[in-house]
Amino acid sequence: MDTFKLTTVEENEAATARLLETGALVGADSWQQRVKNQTPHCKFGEEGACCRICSMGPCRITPKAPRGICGCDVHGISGRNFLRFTAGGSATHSDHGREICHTLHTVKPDGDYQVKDPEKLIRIAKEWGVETEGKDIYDLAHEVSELALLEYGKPFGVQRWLSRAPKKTQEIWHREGIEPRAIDREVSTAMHMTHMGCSSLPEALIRQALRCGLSDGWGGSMCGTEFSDVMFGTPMPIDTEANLGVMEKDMVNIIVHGHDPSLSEMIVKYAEDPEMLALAKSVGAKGINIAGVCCTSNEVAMRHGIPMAGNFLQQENVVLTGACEAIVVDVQCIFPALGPLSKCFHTKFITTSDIARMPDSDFIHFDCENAGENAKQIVKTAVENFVNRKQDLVHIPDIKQKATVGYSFEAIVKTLDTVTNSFVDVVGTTKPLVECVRSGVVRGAVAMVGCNNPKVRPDSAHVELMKKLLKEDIILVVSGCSAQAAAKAGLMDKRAKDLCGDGLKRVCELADIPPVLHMGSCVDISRMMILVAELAKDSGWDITQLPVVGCAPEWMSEKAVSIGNYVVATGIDTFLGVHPMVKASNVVDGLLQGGIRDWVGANYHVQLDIDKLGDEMIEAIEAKRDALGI
Ligand code: MSK
Repeated sequence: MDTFKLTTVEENEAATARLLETGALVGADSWQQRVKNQTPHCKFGEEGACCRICSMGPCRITPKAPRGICGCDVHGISGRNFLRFTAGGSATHSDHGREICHTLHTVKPDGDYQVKDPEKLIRIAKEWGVETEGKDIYDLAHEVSELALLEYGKPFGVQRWLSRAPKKTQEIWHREGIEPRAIDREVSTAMHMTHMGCSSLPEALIRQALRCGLSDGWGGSMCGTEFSDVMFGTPMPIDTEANLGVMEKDMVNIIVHGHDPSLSEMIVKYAEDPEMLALAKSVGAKGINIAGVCCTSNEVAMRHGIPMAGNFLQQENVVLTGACEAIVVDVQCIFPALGPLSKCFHTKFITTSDIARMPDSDFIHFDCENAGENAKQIVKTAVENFVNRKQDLVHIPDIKQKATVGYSFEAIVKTLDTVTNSFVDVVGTTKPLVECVRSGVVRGAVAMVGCNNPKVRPDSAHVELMKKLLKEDIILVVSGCSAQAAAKAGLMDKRAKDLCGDGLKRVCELADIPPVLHMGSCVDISRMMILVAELAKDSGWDITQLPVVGCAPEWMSEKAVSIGNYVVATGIDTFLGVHPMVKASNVVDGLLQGGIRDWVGANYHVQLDIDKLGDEMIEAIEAKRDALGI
């Protein structure tokens, strides 16, 4: 058996440095260079003191000019910026969810998309009060998809998924006036509130930011996650590999990147098509290798074991290997830089969605009605490009780790069942985990999520924090690019249990799990919401009492802010390693880092010193334990 050793951030940086040498040879630009060009950043923008909502400005707030032309002060400006940022993220996740609902509407027994998890569909239908008896599963899928789509614009009532939260949490949302109504309505309300001449009261703006976030996590994202599971299967533990070394020298490499699994599922399917495999052989390749970047990668890794080439700040690296025949993207987190970069190599940069059109790309429109045909065309384009590879530019870093991924909420419960199968009353619940927490074998949990951001040394905060927390017997559930940082480092290898304290190590051995559990993509943070809701119900504690915190140490996107808002609004303290661009206003900053605790029982904590951030999370978890008397 080979010896186990974590991959260090330094090793990743050395691999990147080598790839940048190739980039320099072909005249490629890089994000590292662009960061230099953009530094220092505009302080007004960075701290939220710039308003460009109307054309009287832009207005910048300084001690000499304390109000914008309309008279809005820095608190109103900063609050409006924060709400608009949230609306961007909420809209993005929710529109992803909507696309998935539309795809669900196309399922057919012999179609490109089918119902792979009928049990889950029936469970959701029952939850929504839909008659299931004697109904054809495909008719049921169409009926449920229509109901889900109506959630986006229904004129009355609150969102259906909210009923999954514990009663107490639902009451808090109701009391505070932050229960989300129709999914799209909360985004529209946010845009309306922030229009010139509407809200400038920080409390009102931050309240809507929480509501708009909830509309994502307990609305649009939940549609995305749940109906993806219905169509593509609910993830269960599966082995894979992570980091650039998963690319294959002798094969056609197709990288899938973005978020929407409707496309990547089809690419994976057609890469196994005998006709495509024969074509690959005919051009001199040994086969077709699919690997992923960002959340598309998480989706196909969790369901098919497709290897993960890397996370957000590694997207340019896959092209720099010189061995990427095509980078196929759908939506979100895609650098427009991939267009010009691909032109320096033989790589085809294939955009597929009307939502994400970019210069210097080959646009192959992908729609769920013609999914098979479109995917086949994309795979064929990539395979035929193999002959154009410039062998002298090829360098694939010899760097990868084994990972076990696929810990959906259902998979976690199933894993707990196998450990405790003799106790009938706990089967199908999170009670065994509650008992581990109550006894102190596991001290608590951290949900670590989010991106990379050049403001933080890539992956260093994710990985260092995870190592620190594991030692303290704190289990990690992770998603998005944080999950890939963990996998690349080796923290999803079951052998990483040796990095844990004695209690967590024992749990990992008994349950046969890695200490860092991969729960999926960004939209799958809704899985984490289901997990905390069930932990609260099974323990009898409120969510605010659970020794659980959220953390996004390297976040960068609007989606991350929307996520942070729904995590906090659900009652979970959330720790950030990058400031949410509201520093200019002590009122807005004060609300986010303290005041909202009176509303929802949790708040943000911002700490740029990563070691201190870890200490603060451990303290927060221990304080919750003390308060519970455990
Ligand atoms: S992909 S939103 S960089 S986690 Fe979901 Fe990664 Fe952040 Fe995009």
